[in-house]
Amino acid sequence: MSKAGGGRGCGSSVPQRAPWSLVAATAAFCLVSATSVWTAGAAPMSREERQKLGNQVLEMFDHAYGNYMEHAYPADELMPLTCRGRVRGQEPSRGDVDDALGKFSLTLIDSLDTLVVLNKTKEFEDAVRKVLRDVNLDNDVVVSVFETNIRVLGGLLGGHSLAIMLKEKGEYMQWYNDELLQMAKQLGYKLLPAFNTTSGLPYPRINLKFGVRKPEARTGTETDTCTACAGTLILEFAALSRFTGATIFEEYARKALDFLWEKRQRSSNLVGVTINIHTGDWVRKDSGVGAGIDSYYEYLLKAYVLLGDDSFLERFNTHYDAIMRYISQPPLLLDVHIHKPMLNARTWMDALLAFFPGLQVLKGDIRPAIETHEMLYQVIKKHNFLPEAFTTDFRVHWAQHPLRPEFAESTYFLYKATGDPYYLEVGKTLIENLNKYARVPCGFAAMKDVRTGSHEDRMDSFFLAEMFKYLYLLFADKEDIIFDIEDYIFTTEAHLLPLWLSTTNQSISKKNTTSEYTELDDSNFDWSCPNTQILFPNDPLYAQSIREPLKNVVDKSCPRGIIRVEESFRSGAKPPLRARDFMATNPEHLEILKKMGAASSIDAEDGLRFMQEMIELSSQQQKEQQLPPRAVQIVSHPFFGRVVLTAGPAQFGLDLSKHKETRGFVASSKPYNGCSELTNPEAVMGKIALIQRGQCMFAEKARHIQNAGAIGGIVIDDNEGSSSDTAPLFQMAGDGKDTDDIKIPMLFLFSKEGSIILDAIREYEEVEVLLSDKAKDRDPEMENEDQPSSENDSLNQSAEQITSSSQEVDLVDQKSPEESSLNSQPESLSPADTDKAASVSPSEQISNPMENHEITSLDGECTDLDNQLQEQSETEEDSNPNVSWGKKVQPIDSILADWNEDIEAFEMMEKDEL
Ligand code: DMJ
Repeated sequence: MSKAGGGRGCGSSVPQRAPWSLVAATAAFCLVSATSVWTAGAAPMSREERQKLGNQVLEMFDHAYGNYMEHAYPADELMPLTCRGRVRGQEPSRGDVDDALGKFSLTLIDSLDTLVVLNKTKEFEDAVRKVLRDVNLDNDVVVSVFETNIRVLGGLLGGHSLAIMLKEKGEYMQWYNDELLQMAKQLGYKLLPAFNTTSGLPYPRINLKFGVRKPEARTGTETDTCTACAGTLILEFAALSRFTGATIFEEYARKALDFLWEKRQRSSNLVGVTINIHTGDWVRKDSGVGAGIDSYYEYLLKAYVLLGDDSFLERFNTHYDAIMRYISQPPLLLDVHIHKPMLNARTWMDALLAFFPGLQVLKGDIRPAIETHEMLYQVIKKHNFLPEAFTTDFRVHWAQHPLRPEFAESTYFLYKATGDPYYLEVGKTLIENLNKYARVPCGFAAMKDVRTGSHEDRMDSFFLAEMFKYLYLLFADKEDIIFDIEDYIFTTEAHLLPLWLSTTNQSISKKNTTSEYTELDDSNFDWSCPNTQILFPNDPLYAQSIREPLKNVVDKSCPRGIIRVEESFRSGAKPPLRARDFMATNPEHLEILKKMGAASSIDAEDGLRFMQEMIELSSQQQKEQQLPPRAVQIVSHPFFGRVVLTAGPAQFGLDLSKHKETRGFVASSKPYNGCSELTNPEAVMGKIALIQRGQCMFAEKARHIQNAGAIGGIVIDDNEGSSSDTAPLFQMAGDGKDTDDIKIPMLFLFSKEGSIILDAIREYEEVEVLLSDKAKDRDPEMENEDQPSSENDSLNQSAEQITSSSQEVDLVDQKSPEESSLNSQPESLSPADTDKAASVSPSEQISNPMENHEITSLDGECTDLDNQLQEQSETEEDSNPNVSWGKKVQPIDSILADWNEDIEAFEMMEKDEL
């Protein structure tokens, strides 16, 4: 047992097991019974309401899981818009995202232990039988080692853990004989060749059938992997070793962790995002707690909990110290450079970091957890979901949201730690938003763009593995769960591993480790585990008092850095050179640039800001040319506004962002390409005309349908299989002439999205759509007709009716082969490729920051977060000599050299996908 185990009071309420292991397990670490501590603050939620919400979660799970099983299984994932399975190779490639799909019924395996947590034991038993009967782990397919480990190996082990628990209880799974564990072991052996590197860091991808090196493997040439990819194996691999007695798995995972630890940047104690698996050099030297690194930290702390090995806690605490010193700027968590940790590496945060407050609860550092969680919640309230990335002044940076569970996870842990019913209300909002904006007739669809409310044909397996578990547990009482959740630890995919593994087959612990460890001293437990028994009963408003100062942090924040400059100008000082004013030919500007960094801390600071601004400015200038995507929402029966398609805008016609949306029934134009006067004006009169792309200019099509009396138009791509999931959206440009005569709104849909409307016409004949810049709430009258209780049947029915986009559509004029060959794409496409425009809003982002500042100041609404942060960092600088980035003076040459490197890094990061 760790020396620290008994000392900090964390485990006082849970005395039977080694305290450190046990208390950390399910964030029981610092927890007391949630309901027992509340005495004031947010109104308590009645047991009845919690049960109601729990039942709602169950119903939602049934909707997601039921549709997967009915329409997608045995495929890896459900495509909820087209209501069919996603089979790799049969759909256009989405790049790295597809590496999670190994033709091994991913969603079923990832859902196994969720079924037990949600008390669906019978369904669990059926699901295990299906896995054993149907799943093949020997497919000739290249998969991500990381994803296969956390989702499939973790899923099998979580399933096994709960299968043996159920068997022991004596009612279910009596036939079970460790079959899932045998599959897990088989998979473990399949992953091992990935570790065949001198460093011990695994290759990022492996062929399930052929491994890494063989020519047939089609992998093994990679040189880099992400830190999380190499550092998120220990829980599953150690569990596999300890369950089976085969020590090799734990040894390999430990070796990879040891190597990462050795490679940490020694002065900052931070790790980069990407590392060379052969040389161990950092490829990307930026460092945060989100994408690319997140679960490396998570697994160090949890490995300590599960395996009881002090070295993991020591490493975690060392990193945590660095994170709190450099990355944490409560409520923000901002990436920095590992070599220059006082220099922010980004001006935006990614959604994956939303898990971090949960980890901080496990660590026992509640205050910053509450702060960051509150900030994230306010971003969610603004956009209904957490966008994949958002800027430090809370504008959308990447607008997708693939139904990630991290925020729900942190909400659960914070509720367990504080007992504050506020977190139940947060959970309720998450449930409402999922039902309102993501629920579609055939499951739940990821958000393509949180600003337009449009959907993507994607329901990732982690949605079932994690989201429903955390939401259900949030509202559940102990008696609602058929086993004691505190006997288990959650993996990063929320799979459950039993804590008793800590004392099983321990002989392999520390074998092959390369580091030496000292006895832990008290400094390792700084920030650990405030005793909630003391904290909350004495001050039940504790969490609320931390949230209170942040309550407007998102709504009232200003673009960063603006006010500070204005103030210095007002005070008579010469304003620093701003990137937007810089001219390379101006000698005065060059002189100022040279002085930056050399003379004083202020100049150095101005220099760094200047560099960041330059980069932002250049990307903004590119984005300035772009219009944001638009939404086509199907509002008629049985969709009722639930299906929202991402549409490309037009540079002509009615601007939907300035005008009211346009609503109408759709009709196909004749000729379908809209390139000549319509022969069916009576059919499109007063309707929204559907036109096929190709053979003439977009503007020409618009004029023809307008002349026929259409109130709007949707151009559908003629490239079969094209989709906004895989192709960058673009805006339809005019014809080079004056297009002021075009008054109707025009939108563009890729073929797959267009097919959803065409299929709907085939099924229902009358299909009404709404063209807008942002999807509208569902019609309340429709809501009544369509309550969740009775919903399943009708939704499933309608889901079946949304047929595959590959089917022929006979209502429309199909183009002749000759027409096809003539299709020379003469429409003028705007150069503004909106790949990132799907995720970046120029309208939100490109307005002049100075104007923004003036407007918000006049409103008196603007909280100068930047000033707050500046003040805060100044205070910290006074008390902490290490935190003094403004005071570091570097010679100008070295700064300029660094800038080049940084600019390259920034540009690389801008291009990165999560
Ligand atoms: C999950 O697959 C895991 O939680 C992983 O660690 C990162 N996040 C995804 C879901 O967002």
